Amino acid sequence: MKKARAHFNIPAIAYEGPKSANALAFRHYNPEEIVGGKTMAEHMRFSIAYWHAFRGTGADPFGPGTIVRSWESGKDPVSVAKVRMDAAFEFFQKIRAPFYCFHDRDIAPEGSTLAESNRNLDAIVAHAAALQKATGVKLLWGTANLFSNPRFMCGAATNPDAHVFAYAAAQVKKAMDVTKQLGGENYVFWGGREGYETLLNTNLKREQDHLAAFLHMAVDYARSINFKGQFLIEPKPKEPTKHQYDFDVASGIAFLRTYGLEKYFKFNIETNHATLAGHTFNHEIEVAASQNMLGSIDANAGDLLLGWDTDQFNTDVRELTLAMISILRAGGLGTGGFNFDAKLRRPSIDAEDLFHAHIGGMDAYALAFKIARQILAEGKFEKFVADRYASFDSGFGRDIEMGRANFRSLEKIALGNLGEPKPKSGKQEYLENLLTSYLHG
Ligand code: XUL
Ligand code: CO
Repeated sequence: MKKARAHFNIPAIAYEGPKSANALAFRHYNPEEIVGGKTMAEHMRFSIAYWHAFRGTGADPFGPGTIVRSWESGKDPVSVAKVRMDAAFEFFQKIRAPFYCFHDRDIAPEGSTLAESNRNLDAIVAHAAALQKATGVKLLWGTANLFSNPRFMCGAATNPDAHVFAYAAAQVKKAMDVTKQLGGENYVFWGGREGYETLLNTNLKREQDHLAAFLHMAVDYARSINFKGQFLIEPKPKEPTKHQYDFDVASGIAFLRTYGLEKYFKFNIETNHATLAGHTFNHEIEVAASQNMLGSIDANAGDLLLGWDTDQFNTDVRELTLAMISILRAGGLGTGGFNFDAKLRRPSIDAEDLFHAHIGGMDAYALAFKIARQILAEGKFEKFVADRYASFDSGFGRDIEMGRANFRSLEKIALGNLGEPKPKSGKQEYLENLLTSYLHG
């Protein structure tokens, strides 16, 4: 493949250490550094979200885009998509991200028929395959955009019109084909419009049944083409729909179990979706990990004062350290990674801003990873929690956990000579101070 011309007037980002004053350098993320027998690049598995980094324009409901990129000109949309992809791969390499993620319609323009859209996709996927080969950048996950086109205004798999369901099925079939073709390690289902606006026009039971039928078809199709990537559900409570069926991890687990799908799915947890559901990021990770269903992370943050999906880069090391403790304790993300589903603010119009944004996110995650490893190695929180539940390690506590106790046996104990249970402090403030000491010394 011929050497493409450079689109960014910025060199590859180097690690310069915490004391560096260079804003275009990593201070904490050193991709080559070996930690616990693996490189930091292997631990973090950072991924760039194509839709924000290369399709984001800064448009919002009150005004058009502000961000103009040099490669976005030309009449033929497929040719523009190829040049855009050249720029994207240049960025992936310069920012030292080993992975990227896309929706089908991010990478290739939608045609006037589904067949034409598929042809456009094939042309771009061939280009992506060549770029992946030339650069070594890999596909973390693919997905289908089943929410932008007006045909999906009332949902895709939960649309009241079976024709739209069929269209969505055909689109996901193709998106899975190309994800497999590009070696995608996961496939994501985010149901942006799989919910409802008003129950006055909605049969909730039928819609949930249809969504489950759709996911079963996806599982069957993956098996038929021998696609081995992990399926991931990305929960979000609302926006764009008022109520979304995959509200949060807990309701996702209930849904998957209700319909016999739990073996095939894990969760892609997004920070801003967690907070929209009224949870912390850490909570959602713990709920998924508790059922061995932690899959991947969409790394971003919301603005808690705004309460909508602002998709900002996360630089809150405290929040990320808590998340990392849970992720590491769960044994990591497996085939998942940290995908920056985050966008530049509307006035951040320079190409350089794309670098600052990702450097900040990567450094914050790398720092949190290291602090979390230290916290786990010292084991102070682990010991505190283990001691707190120690009464279940032996005696009648153990019997409760082993299913050997019942109301009669426990009544005997409660009426016996133990007296009143002795209250013990939860020591929250002590633990918060301990956390601060790891973060700030
Ligand atoms: C929307 C969102 C999506 C998914 C992929 O809130 O997070 O971009 O990550 O469809
Ligand atoms: Co997301």
